[in-house]
Amino acid sequence: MTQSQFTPRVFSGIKPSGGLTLGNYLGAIKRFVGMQGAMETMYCVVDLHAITVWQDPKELSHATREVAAGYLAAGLDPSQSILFNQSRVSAHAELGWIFNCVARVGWMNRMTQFKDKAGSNAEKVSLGLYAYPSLMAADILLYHATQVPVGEDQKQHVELTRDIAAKFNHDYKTDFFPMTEPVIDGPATRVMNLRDGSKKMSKSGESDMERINMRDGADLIAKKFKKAKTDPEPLPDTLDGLKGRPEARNLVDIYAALSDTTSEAVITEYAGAGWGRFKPALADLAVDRLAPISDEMTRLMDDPAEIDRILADGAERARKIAEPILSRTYEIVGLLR
Ligand code: AQP
Repeated sequence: MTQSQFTPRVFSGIKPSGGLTLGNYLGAIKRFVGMQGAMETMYCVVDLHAITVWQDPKELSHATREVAAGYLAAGLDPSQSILFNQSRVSAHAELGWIFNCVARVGWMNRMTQFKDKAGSNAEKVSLGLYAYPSLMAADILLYHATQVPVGEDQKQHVELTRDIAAKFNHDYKTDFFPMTEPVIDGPATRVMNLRDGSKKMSKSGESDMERINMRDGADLIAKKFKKAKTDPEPLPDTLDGLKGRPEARNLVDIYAALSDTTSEAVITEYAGAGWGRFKPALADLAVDRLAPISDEMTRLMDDPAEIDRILADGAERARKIAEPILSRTYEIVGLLR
């Protein structure tokens, strides 16, 4: 197969390791919705990735449904996109093992997310956390996905996916796996922590004040933006004027992504404005965009059986795509079935 012969297909996922943040929404979910309808789209709740760090079992089930509810509430439609949770399709783990045997330890050692997450504790973290990018490659390549919308922090893992596909194709003298493209676009592909503009906003960050959760109420959102770290300068009249001001740049980018405009346009509108004017406007905008999604998530979470039904149906459809690809992989490798 030449690369152009792969059917365009989008795959991406979010791990249910806590409540969804504004980073997940702007860097992933909002863009997932934007790609729906243009081509085949598959969006997964990657629960097997969540357990690379300890998760309370009850909270994991709850968070899995909540990520699914976030997908649905933001506009993903199960009749247009395949929505499922990863552990329901065992082929992810099976292909993940094969890729563990393709990926090199030296490649894994270069993964910056592992270094950030393990920190000085690398000896004590799970083997799964170290091998996680290889399972992520399996998630993507199991469906011969051609495009993966992700935030900036996942770029290195999609590049690793390409390295794994290339090495597999080379070692087995085949062209079976595509060279998947990361799709990283828009003004908010790396939403930063509200208290420290050098760190990304994360679900599992230490303080709740450093992130906006998708289910935060209006008052809390206003309070978090009000207390967000900035500097004493007003907003400049060009984007260049935000160089060296990461916290200010972050708030401008968030505003741009929430209002579907560019950061340049936001600067033009707010040139010379102080934080006393900009922060309340940003909070109002965030509440305006997030409240309807959050209300819909609450409604959906009242009927967990319906969420489970949607995920099971999506898994059934995902399995139909995955099974022939996994079977052919086994055949290429020489494993008897
Ligand atoms: N701050 C962010 N800005 C832009 N995009 C982000 N994403 C996550 N945080 C930001 C994107 O959301 C998708 C799903 O990510 P994930 O939850 O599977 O993994 P993660 O990147 O490790 O997310 P967290 O919030 O940091 O989780 P924890 O704290 O549990 O490790 C990806 O496309 C990601 O880029």
